[in-house]
Amino acid sequence: MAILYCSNWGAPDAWHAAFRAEDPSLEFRVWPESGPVEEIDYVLAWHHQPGTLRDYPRLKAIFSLGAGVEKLLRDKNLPTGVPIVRMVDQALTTCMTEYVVLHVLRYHRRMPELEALQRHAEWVELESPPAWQRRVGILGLGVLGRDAAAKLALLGFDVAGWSNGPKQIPKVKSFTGEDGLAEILARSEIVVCLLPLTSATTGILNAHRFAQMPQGSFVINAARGGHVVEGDLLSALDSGQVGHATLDVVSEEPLPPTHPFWRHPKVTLTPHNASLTWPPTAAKHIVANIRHHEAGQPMSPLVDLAREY
Ligand code: NDP
Ligand code: OXD
Repeated sequence: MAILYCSNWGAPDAWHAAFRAEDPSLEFRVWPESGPVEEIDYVLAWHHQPGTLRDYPRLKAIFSLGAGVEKLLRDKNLPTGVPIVRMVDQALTTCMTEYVVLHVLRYHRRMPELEALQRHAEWVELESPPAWQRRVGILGLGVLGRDAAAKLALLGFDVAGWSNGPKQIPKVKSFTGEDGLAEILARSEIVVCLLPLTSATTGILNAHRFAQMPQGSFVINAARGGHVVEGDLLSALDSGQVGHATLDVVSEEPLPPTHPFWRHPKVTLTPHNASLTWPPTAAKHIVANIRHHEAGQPMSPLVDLAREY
């Protein structure tokens, strides 16, 4: 059986080693050295060259090497009828939760203000309420949002989440729909975005939504740059409606050197490294799915093309 690594981004060596460790019987090839096209059974795709995945007539599935599939789905020449499996990786989930907890705690304990005071050699005993008085809202309660919400709730935060369908997560309030979005934003002093980028969620963090949040709220976007209307965020930061923003993702990556986010005193930037797929654990997820598929069992999680995630 042959799997083909199709990516214009990253290095295949770590993936090759991970697959060799997980199942040495799988033949690992690297695009564009595909060999005879009819021999390719599965594709591993991340920032692939659009239009190339149609070249493999016996393709059984496409595995996204990332959790977000918006770029993959932008390829208008994907092979029809071939299932697409999203990345779920224990390391990806754990590291994203670390990122979210780090930045929620940073805002909760008023670190941006304390750092500013330190720069002016000012000793001010800023107070923070106990975690149960801090309301955190997570937009997206999927694989990543659910884990982050559960861990924040374990730390004692008053956590709510917003998703398409209602969720039951211990100690996490669940909101859905347009009214639910307005409600969760109105109650959240810290808003975390972990939504997929789809037609329904593009630009979801905009002036109208910032105005629904309590004044001075904090925004953490670890999903995609396309979720934020960047001009609206800059205006909301300048007016104080948003107190501070942490952005792991931006509309253009790498962020151009002249972009105002780089030097904005109320923006913390990280270079889309909140969490990275880790080949040793990710290969386990893919090999398990290949075995299921070969045994006639369902793979998961499958991308729903109509929902775009
Ligand atoms: P999932 O598909 O597991 O979860 C998506 C969540 O969003 C689900 O709860 C879903 O609701 C909800 N959702 C989707 N559309 C809507 C909508 N229109 N209204 C309300 N809720 C909606 O994704 P993951 O948790 O695995 O990943 C989330 C995103 O995180 C990825 O798409 C990717 O963009 C980003 N990411 C960023 C990384 C980084 O390093 N910065 C690393 C990895 C991922 P429901 O559950 O009801 O379907
Ligand atoms: C992902 C990412 O979607 O790393 O997995 O952004």
